[in-house]
Amino acid sequence: RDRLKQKSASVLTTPTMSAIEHRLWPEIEKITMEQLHYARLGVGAGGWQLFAEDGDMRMYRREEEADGLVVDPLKACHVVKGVTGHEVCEIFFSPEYRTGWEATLEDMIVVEKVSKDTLIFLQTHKRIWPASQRDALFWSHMRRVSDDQDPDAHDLWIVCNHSTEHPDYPPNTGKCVRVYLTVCLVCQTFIDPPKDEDEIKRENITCKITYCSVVNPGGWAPASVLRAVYKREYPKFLKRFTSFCIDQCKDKPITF
Ligand code: 18C
Repeated sequence: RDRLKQKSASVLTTPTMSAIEHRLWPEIEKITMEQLHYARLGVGAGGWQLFAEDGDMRMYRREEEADGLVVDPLKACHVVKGVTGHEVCEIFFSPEYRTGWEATLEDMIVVEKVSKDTLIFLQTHKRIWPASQRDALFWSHMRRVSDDQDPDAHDLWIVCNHSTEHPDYPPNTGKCVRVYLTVCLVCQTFIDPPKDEDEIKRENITCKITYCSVVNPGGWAPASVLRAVYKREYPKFLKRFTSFCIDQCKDKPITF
């Protein structure tokens, strides 16, 4: 524990200065903290239904509609060995890795670099017949937070993605319909202490992941097709993403 705390002390503990000065900052701060709180609420209450299970992975959803569109919230938990929460969040956040794990992606650009921990992305996703192709414009913010619920526990890492607007990229002007999303990935590292003074190896670390997502399809999409896509694509995403993380990290030094 002390060895981990010492290592963690050298990394970012607060958002970077340029992010704080940005016009979007109050929203980024508010939504990120709300999402952290929401992710940490269990799935016992609130009508969550388990719809997919594979090893340590559990996926829950609630059936919800807004203005006749399916917006089912999703909450998933997973436990992954050999990676830290910092590493998993870095891979989810960084544009360089995205095409390696995001199977629904057709194209991605970084529209604005707010700071090293905050980017604005424009993504186009693969089209699903018979609906129109979708795009998404969202800010993405990554940070480390201390665990106020359990001061003895290891720090948490979060990435929060939330739809935004940009004058250069107005919605629904080309072939794509814009989706509106709020997504968060929250990770916590656990160490199985090695004997005596042995150094911590990848086999001693476990990462607990919570992933929450709400996507409004933004325009007409048949409910039955949409729910079938959810059921197929979310488990595929979490399995593919976590094995990508393990593969990326296995021969690299551990980043706490
Ligand atoms: O969180 C994830 N990824 C992040 C980085 O990319 C980010 C992005 C979220 C994208 C949200 C979904 C955008 C629309 C996708 C269209 C579906 C294409 C499927 C193609 C299949 C060949 O936060 C991981 C995201 C994992 C996404 C799983 C699928 C979600 C389905 C949501 C459907 C929304 C509308 C689709 C409209 C058409 C339906 C008939």
